[in-house]
Amino acid sequence: MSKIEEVAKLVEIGKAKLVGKAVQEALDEGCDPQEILNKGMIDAMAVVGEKFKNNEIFVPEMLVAARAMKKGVEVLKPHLASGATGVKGKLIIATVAGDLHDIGKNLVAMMIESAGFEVIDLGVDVSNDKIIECYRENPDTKIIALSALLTTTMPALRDAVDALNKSDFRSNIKVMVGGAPITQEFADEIGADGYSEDAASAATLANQLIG
Ligand code: B1M
Repeated sequence: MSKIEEVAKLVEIGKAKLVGKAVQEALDEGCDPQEILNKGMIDAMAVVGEKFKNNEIFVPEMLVAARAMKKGVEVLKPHLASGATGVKGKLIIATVAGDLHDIGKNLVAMMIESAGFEVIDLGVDVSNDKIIECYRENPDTKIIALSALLTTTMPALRDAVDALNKSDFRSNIKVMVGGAPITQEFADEIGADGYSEDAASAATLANQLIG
């Protein structure tokens, strides 16, 4: 079994304490950090999701897998993120109301931060009021980035974008959206300025939106 396969297996079965060590060993062996992330962790979470869908595992197993992935990302972070932070201005990021998924949002935040933005991360299950309040406290914010992982929270994403579109500061910001069930068509339909499929392209999009 290769080190990356070992990382994937450990994430899948939720061995948080062992994942960090395996990621470090994979790095020491010279594995590409992006490949460790994609093949060792993101693919493993897809397997976890598939097993959940097929009733082979349940919410607690998804939770421990998520915890394990977070441990792995902690070790990987310095190798993925590079560059000066904060020089391109502020970006507020949140997972929308009713949605507790944060791994994808955290990866997006990490890549955007390393692209030079100061990221204000509001966490998960964030109300529209909290997003707007955060903007009022940080009126120099350039982008608001919203994540949704459930088909059932797509309406919450629509509501959040709607609230921003109706705000008196809409012309001062760009709004970008993403998450597994979100598409470019949906982003256009709800009036967001941009959509991206993954964390790397989210950083590119953030740059384009302020460019
Ligand atoms: Co949940 N869950 N979950 N879950 N979970 C999914 C999403 C699901 C697809 C699993 C499945 O059935 N196959 C399914 C949704 C089905 C649907 O929507 N129709 C599901 C379900 C049903 C649920 C619950 C309802 C289960 C239940 O309670 N019965 C429940 C809902 C809770 C809630 O939110 N209210 C629930 C709970 C959980 C846990 C809490 C246990 C845990 C999350 C822990 C955490 O995040 N801290 C969890 C997990 C781990 C998953 C899976 C297995 C993995 C998600 C993940 O982290 N993926 C997931 C299955 C799957 O994804 N295949 C699943 C890895 C991550 C890197 O990918 O988040 O897609 P992702 O992010 C990507 C892109 O989407 C994109 O970039 C990221 C990196 O490349 N992206 C953006 C994300 N946000 C972006 C924002 C952008 C741009 C790009 O711009 C702003």
